Amino acid sequence: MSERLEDIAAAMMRDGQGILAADESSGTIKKRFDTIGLTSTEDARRDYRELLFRSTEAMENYISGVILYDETIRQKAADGTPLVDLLKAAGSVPGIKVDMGAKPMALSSEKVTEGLDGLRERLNEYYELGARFAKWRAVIEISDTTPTWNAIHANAHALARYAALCQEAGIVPIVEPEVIMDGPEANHTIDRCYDVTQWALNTLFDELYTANVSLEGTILKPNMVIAGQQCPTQASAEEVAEKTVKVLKACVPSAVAGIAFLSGGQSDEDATKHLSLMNAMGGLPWKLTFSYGRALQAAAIKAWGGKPENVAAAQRAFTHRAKMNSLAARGTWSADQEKSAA
Ligand code: 5MM
Repeated sequence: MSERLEDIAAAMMRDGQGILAADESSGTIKKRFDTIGLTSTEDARRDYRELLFRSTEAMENYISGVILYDETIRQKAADGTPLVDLLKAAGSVPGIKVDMGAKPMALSSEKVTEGLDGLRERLNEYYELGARFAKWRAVIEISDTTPTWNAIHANAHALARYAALCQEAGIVPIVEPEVIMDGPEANHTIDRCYDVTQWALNTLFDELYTANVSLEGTILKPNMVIAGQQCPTQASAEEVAEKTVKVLKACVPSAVAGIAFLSGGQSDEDATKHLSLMNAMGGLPWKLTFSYGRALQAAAIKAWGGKPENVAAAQRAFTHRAKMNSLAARGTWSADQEKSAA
């Protein structure tokens, strides 16, 4: 008998833990490896992911789930152990990115995430391979003329169809409507991000309701409410935390199984600090944790540099960030802890 969606989601949202987004597609992981001058071969990708998944302290204590890419869920460690088994042995739930990427919309400058064709069959296969949750990311870009209702609605509708298919397959959907912070727009203020995030979330929950998706078996992966990187006026960490919680309270039903943020290009420490400030507010109707890609991995990739002799240093860097984000998930992180633990 398959596990209940609520129980899988509860394991992913357990206290003081969060999700490692290791689902970089081949193009994205190549960009990450380019920064350390490493050619992105299948073995290099395997070695890197194995290094993370064998970081025992981090995986057992701070990482409740890992989002994998199609190649990774099928890969074996150097000693022949399936990578999925490494995650299970550490008590971490294996997950899978199932979207096929954000593609240009017809007659538009915006993007819509594709991947619904054949998804029912792919989900059944991923379940057999060990996945118990999935992820689908929509990309919403802010400019003078975007987002449009057309893009907001098309992306929310696709997220809802994906989520329904996941639940039918016994898989917890992570729904990720990402308002991106690294667009070209100088007028991308924190208040504009608030308005667009509110629009995207309200539309998403409307579509999830229409598609009969159970919120108790769904995890939301939102952006934080933050000024764009090109915006000359940057908000304080306290304002980011306050506005993010405000928009979530306004738009996200308390029935949702949990909220796990993306880091979106924030610095490692900002992503940690913002999460901690939000959790320190208390009185929230859902748990807030992390589902970071870059903010968990950047230091580890740099320390590794693609060299076997640096594996231990890379694991220490990863463990450190995972531990800091674990503290943030409890609302107890401080800059002093960051320094003393480094
Ligand atoms: C790890 O990156 C994920 C996949 O990106 P591509 O499909 O572009 O390769 C991405 O969806 C990620 O899971 C989230 O954006 C969270 O990562 P960040 O780096 O924003 O925390």
